[in-house]
Amino acid sequence: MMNFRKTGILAGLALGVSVLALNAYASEATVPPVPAEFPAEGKIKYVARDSILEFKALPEYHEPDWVTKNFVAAGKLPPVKDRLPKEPMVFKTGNMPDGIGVYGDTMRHVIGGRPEGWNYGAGQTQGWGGIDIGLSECLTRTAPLFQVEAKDTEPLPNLAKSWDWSADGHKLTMHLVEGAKWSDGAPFNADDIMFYWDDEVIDPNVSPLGGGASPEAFGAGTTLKKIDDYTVEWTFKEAFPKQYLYTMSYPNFCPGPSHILKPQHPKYSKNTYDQFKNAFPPEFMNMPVMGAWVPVEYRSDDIIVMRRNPYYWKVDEKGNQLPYLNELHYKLSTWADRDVQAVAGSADISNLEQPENFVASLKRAAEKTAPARLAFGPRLIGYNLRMNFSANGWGNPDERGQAIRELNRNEDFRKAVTMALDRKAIGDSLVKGPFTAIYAGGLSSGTSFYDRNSTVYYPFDLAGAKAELAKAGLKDTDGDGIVNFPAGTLGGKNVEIVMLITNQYTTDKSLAEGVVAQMEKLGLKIVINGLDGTKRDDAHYSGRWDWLIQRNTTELSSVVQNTEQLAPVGPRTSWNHRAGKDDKLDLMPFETELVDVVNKFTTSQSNEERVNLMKQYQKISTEHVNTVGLTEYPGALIINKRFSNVPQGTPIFMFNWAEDSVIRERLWVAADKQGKYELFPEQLPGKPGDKGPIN
Ligand code: BQZ
Ligand code: CA
Repeated sequence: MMNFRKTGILAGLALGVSVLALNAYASEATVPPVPAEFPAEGKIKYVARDSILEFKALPEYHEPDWVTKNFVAAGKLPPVKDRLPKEPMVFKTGNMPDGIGVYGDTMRHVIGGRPEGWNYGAGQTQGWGGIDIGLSECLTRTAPLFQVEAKDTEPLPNLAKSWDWSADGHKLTMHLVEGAKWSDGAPFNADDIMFYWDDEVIDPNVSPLGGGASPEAFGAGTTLKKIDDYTVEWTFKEAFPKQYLYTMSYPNFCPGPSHILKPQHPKYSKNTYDQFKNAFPPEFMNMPVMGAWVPVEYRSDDIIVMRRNPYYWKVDEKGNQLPYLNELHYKLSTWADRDVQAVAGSADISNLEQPENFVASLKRAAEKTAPARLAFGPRLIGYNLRMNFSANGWGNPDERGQAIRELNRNEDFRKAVTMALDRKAIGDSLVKGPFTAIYAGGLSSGTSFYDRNSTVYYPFDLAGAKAELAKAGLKDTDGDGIVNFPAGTLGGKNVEIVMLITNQYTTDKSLAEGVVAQMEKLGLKIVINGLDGTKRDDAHYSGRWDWLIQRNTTELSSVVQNTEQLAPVGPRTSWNHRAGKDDKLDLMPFETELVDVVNKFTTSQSNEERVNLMKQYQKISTEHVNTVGLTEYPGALIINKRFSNVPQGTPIFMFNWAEDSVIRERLWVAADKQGKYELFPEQLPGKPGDKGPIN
């Protein structure tokens, strides 16, 4: 059936069939055209939230035989039951597609990023592609919720095994998993939580990875305190802001090993903040983690190898300590190469997210000998052109940058830009066929909160766009095809806009070139500033940009994950409007409305009200062009056929990426299918900072 579907798609491609969305050449607003039907292939089997996992003590525990023989019997490790919490997390067999697994084998990832170091809490990336997701366990977990019906869902317990709201809803008491240990055997407890909160989130000199863990991400005025070793207590200004339980998952609340980090922090040492951030370079092996695998080998520009964490605090219902897989690889290459290697079988998993690779990947995966399964999900990958709305000093703009920000804040200007975009041509420039859809901006059409009739779409209309540009006061006064600033601004010279993009993805570069070409027809000169992922992120989060092209993040693909990023509800929550040095925001009237809607959503207890609030959000944000949608399309999960326990229909992106959603610690490979890929068979992580694994 799957192959038939693929052949169907290929046939469509062969005929060059592409969904012709007739471009309405009218400047009045309308709703986006109905996108080509693109049914997600792997049908999701919906389950109840509490059918996935629980915390409880089991009568006996097990581990791989070689761990007992080489480590426990040799006195190098305590018995497995002493390495587990009182009540470990137990994954329920009923939710395991292929049931209880066996130990052995490796999962080989390819990543396009590069590790800066292991200090995730101080903002260092490990290269993305699932490596930080695997290392960093967070208070709650949301990615596996793609298989739970939206209405009755709430984040899954993780490091926080349970929580209770006070009667008035202003306090949330969280109970941590008791007796869990870091991968070096040191105890995990509330001190780790408080170090992360006080010395990494609240401390203004430290910004955790991902650009979203500001104090206000958990609500303005929110406080957190330790009650005892396994209890912390949140206090919120609003009542029952249940939304923040999502923000307490990856990437915003994943505490690091405070027993290793604290001694390097400027508050407790002579280190500068820079020295603290860089205290654990990529060469520092065996960094203690709560995750299932520990970094034991790093070869620059080649590979990072992880070995199973002997203190991992999760088991299956038979008491087998997880993970089943002994080793993970992260081959340091490019994102495009990840797709190629996954379909070829030299790697094991990829999120097919760059349309330029769709056809070749589909063809290879359709062959009988294909080593990997490929299944498309819903249209949840999207791109927006975002304009910097901060005229308040964020990013210290020069005179030209400030003038551009003023233009960005002019609705006629934003309408001119959005109407000058031929989104059909943009989508076709990535891939022909039923994949891409016209995307007006705002919520992804694949999210359950999406309502097409609440989405305002300004159709492609170049003449109308030029009229809007003139209304914004921009005319080409010297006849060279580029509009000029008004006489009093910058001496009336040509308008030139710098557009920030990441240069690590073909798709980002294709979209940028498309925007440059189409803006030229409108009369705007766009200069591309292409940086590698980390530098791009740094420039983005510090406000040093006029426009940027950004692949959508979870608030647009799920709404409930990182909801605070939907609007500037705090000085550092929005992707394109943050405070300057005075911590003040210069909100435009429509943004104030968005903030109000998002705050109401965060504390609403009624699903019906939440759905209506998101209709309001979508209408206000698309009518006022809060972001300029470019295109959206479905992603496909490519995963090697030898793995068992892959949940059917796992989307590559929803509450988080597939590397989280597939629950890698539960994946296994039948003994007769195991590859000989382990580089350090029968070895375990060594001491923090020591070289490599030990046997
Ligand atoms: C997925 C993801 C897992 C970050 C990153 C990368 C960074 C961004 C974004 C994606 C990569 C892969 O995305 O493209 O498929 O494996 O890692 O984290 O783009 O540069 O900063 O937000 O998630
Ligand atoms: Ca000119």
